[in-house]
Amino acid sequence: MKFSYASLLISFLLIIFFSDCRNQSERVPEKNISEQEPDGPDLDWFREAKFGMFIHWGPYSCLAGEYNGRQVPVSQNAEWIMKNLTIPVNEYREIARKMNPVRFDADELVRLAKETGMKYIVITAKHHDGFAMYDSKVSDYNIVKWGSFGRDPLKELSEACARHGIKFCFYYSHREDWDHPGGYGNNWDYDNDWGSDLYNKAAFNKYLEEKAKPQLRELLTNYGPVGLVWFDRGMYTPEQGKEFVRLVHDLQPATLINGRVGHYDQELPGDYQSMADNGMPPGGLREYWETPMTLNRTWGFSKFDTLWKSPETVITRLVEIVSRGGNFLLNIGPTGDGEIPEATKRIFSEVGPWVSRNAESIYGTTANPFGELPWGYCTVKGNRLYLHVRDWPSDGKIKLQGLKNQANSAYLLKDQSERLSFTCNEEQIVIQVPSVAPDKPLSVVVLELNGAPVVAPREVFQDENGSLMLDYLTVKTTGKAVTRFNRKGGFHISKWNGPDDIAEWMIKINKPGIFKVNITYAANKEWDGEKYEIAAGNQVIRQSVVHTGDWYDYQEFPAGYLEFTEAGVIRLTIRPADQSTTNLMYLKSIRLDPVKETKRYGWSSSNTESLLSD
Ligand code: FHN
Repeated sequence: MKFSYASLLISFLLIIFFSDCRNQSERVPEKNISEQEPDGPDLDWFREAKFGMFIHWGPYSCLAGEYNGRQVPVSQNAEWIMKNLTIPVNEYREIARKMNPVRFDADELVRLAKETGMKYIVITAKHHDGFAMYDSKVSDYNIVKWGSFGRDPLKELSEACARHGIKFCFYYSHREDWDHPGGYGNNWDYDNDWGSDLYNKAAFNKYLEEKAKPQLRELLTNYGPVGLVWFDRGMYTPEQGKEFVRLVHDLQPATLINGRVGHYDQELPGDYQSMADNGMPPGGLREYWETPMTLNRTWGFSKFDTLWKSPETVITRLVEIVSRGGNFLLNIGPTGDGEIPEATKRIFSEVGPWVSRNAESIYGTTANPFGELPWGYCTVKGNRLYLHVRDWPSDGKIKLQGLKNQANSAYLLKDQSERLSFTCNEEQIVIQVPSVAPDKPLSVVVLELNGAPVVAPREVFQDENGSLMLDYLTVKTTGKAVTRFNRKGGFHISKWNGPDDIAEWMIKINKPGIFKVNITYAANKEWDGEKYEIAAGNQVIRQSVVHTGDWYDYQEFPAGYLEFTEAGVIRLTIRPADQSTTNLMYLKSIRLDPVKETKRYGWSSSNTESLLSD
């Protein structure tokens, strides 16, 4: 207890009224939404594109979820059949030999993607089963040389993409390979009981050097410009991941790389982040991201999985993702013959027309600047807000709060000939819409503003106990600080290493008083001792980072106390105190809890004890 009193006392004494500190009450000037986006190498086409087609296709597609009377449960991925039914390599190789996808039609696939509104295609060049779906000189275990097909689907697809103006991209399973004795994952044929970090380095390096890297070089050399390479399932070490990043960027500097290239339990390299499969952040991230999603429950074709998403669900997911600032990569699983399942075509045929008539509100837009909207979603382009109304209002009124601009006009995207009336006051803008929703499942109302949208910062309110929770959902980050996704399913604020990299919140104090400040973060050993400042008004808490263990081991620490004597809105910031070469921390949250004692204390050491024993 003595120790914690002492440390709290030090924390408390570190609350200083600084006359020399930066003017903390002055908020960083509002920026246009577009200015708030981070720089990324060649991300422009990707940000514009929004919607892509994922194709999982390989020998597993021929099995369609069943082998020798044994079925892969529909809750499991059909492309995992080799592993899930522990099919021996030699048997699986014979299955692969029979793959003869005579119905594969690259133009049909590309046309389908195009008509659905998809701007890029990512196809499995090699999935975990180790079979290459292109003409590889590295190993004969490929679709051209192994069986009788003799055609190169990736060549045909890349050429069809070029003809139709679609970006050609490929997926490559770089760590997992159940065919190669050194690849990760096959412990039924090979004496290989590797855990996630424990592995036979010599065997794995052999696999990397004689298969994975040479195949990637082929793919990046023989198929024209590649929009992006989609790696999967991470790597053993961040360094191995970085080697793949270098390999791709050396051969095609403009090619994007998804975040799963490295050891994603530790950090996420790559040019953008892949959310978890079918996952989505509950709020906007500043870094660019993409959600890969299945159309039923599996990626590879399964004759058993008929639980298809409806066209309405697909459209709504697309808009929800785009409104949160991401891309939507929607999967199809062709059959072993190369046919596109009828259900896929039917769903896509309903998605495409909606996307086409609402294209302006999707492509090239940026994220919703408002927080959750009760009636639907919002995207932004230039001076226009696109309000995607999911729950059409029974009273004919769509309400929008927090907009600081003036609105010039409002209209339905579907019918621009008629202007909609609207009223504005300081609090909100109310748009009068027709009684019947003009489109389904979402109707788009356009609000034209007098400039790029400026939105009042979201305020954080005290809960019923008087506490305030500050996290990535309500933060505004500037400089290099960004909100990030980690592959363990969490979100945090990261990438900051200098005093200009700031996370800030606007907090609304209704019940003034003294608040204990608790901070929750994860920090590596190398970040130990980095200094940071939490500031509110003219109070500053100075603290040092304590390392917490593994990469995403978040821990809560008491940081100090803040006092707010009056009700009102206050800007609270946290930033690195000094310029450093390392990250400050992975900040999860800052919590302010009112100290029970209501009596107002003066800030002197004499009353510190009583305050701290609270
Ligand atoms: O194991 C794979 C799976 O088969 C599929 O390829 C998905 C697509 O994101 N990725 C892996 C699981 O995350």
